Formats: sequence, C-alpha cells, structure tokens
Amino acid sequence: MPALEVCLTPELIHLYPTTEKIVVVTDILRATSCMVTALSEGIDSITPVSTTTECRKLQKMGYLAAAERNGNQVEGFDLGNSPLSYLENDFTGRKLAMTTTNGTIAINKSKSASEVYIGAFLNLSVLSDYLKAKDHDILIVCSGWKGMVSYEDTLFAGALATKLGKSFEIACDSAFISIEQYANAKGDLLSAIRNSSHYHRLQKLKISKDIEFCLEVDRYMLIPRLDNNQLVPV
Ligand code: 3SL
Repeated sequence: MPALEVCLTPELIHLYPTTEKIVVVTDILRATSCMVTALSEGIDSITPVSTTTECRKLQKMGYLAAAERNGNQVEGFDLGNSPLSYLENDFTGRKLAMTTTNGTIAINKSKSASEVYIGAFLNLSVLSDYLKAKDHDILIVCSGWKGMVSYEDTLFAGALATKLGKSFEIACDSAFISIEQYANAKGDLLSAIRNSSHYHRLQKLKISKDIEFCLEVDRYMLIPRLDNNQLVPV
C-alpha cells in the first residue's frame, strides 16, 4: 500500500525525502487557490518563481506578472494574489509569472519530487481521484507562513488525506493531526479558520470575498502539474 505523509511547513521538507514521491503543494490562502483558478479560467501556464526579480524578468519578456508580499500586490506588477482577478478579467491564453510570500517558495522547494501537483479546496475531489489512480507514495507539502504552520493548509491536507483514506497507509503523525483537525472543521470551514493568523492578516486587507472563494470545495475540475518549471493542467 502506498504511503501518505504531510509536511506541515516547507521548513521541515528536509525530513521527507521527496525524489521518489508525488508531492502535492498547497497554500489555501491564497497562492494555490489562485493557481487552480487562473488555469481553470484560461491562463495558459504559470511559472512560479521565488523572487520579484525573477518575476520582473519574465514580465519584461511579455508574461502577465503576479507578485504578492505580505498579502499585498507588489508595485509595478500586473496582479497580486487574488483568485478573483482571473474571474474579473479575461486573460485567456496568457502566460503568467507568479511570486508569492510562501506558496511559490514551497513549490520550488518541492522540485526534486518525481511529480508535483497543486492542491486547493477548489480542486479537492478531482485531485484525490487522480492521486488514488496513481497508487504511488504521496507527500502533501503545506506552504504555511514564513516557516510557520498555517491552520488552513493543515485543514486541506486533512481533507485530501481523508479522501485518499483507505487506499494509503498514513505514514506520519502530521497526517494524523491534519485528518483530526479536518474532521473537527469540515462542517464549517469558514468558522473554523476565523481564529487562524492568516485569516486575521487577510481580514485587515478587507478581502473576505477571497477567503470565502478559496474555501469553496470542488468548484474546478482541473489539476495543475509542474512540468519544466511551468504549471500546466494535467
Ligand atoms: O504566502 C503566499 O504564498 C500567499 O498566498 C499569501 S497571501 O494570501 O497572498 O497573503
């Protein structure tokens, strides 16, 4: 039976050898929710980069460029990190370069995995069905916040682990913790995350619509996969 592990923050990724594993990266608020939305709404591909310098370089080459730091759009870029931007504008066919405080760093730290996918509540069921069929060891990497654990990412890890359920051996305590937390929260995810630190951070920016959107389950049927440093739909 394949193993399922959860890494609660990218700071701990060195404890989980990734080369033989499928990695699912998640950053519910808001990077991976944004990625699922952008590709589902017509963006051609996403290049996740760790720095604004790299993002600017791609912008100069004609990419649409999204940059977020501490929740805010970085000056000089086309977009910040709101998934709603991709519903409010038509970016069909554009290549997107993206850098965020935590999510794109978690993706870049996961690159040595045999395959990398992007998970969010927005694509939860399609992702879990796809992974079940793969029948391969999985590590869910939560992006967290500046090295710390984030509750909403932990809940997503628990939701995915719960869905993968009996087809996988739960192979570390972080996975058990995530499953337990999700079981307590699943009835009302929004209420559950109201005490979380990133919820408070984003509330100060007055973007509660983004938060509600990111907690929507199964809005999309698309799975982003990292292919030659670009995220493209499976
Ligand atoms: O840290 C990240 O990658 C972002 O998702 C943070 S924020 O939701 O845009 O503030």
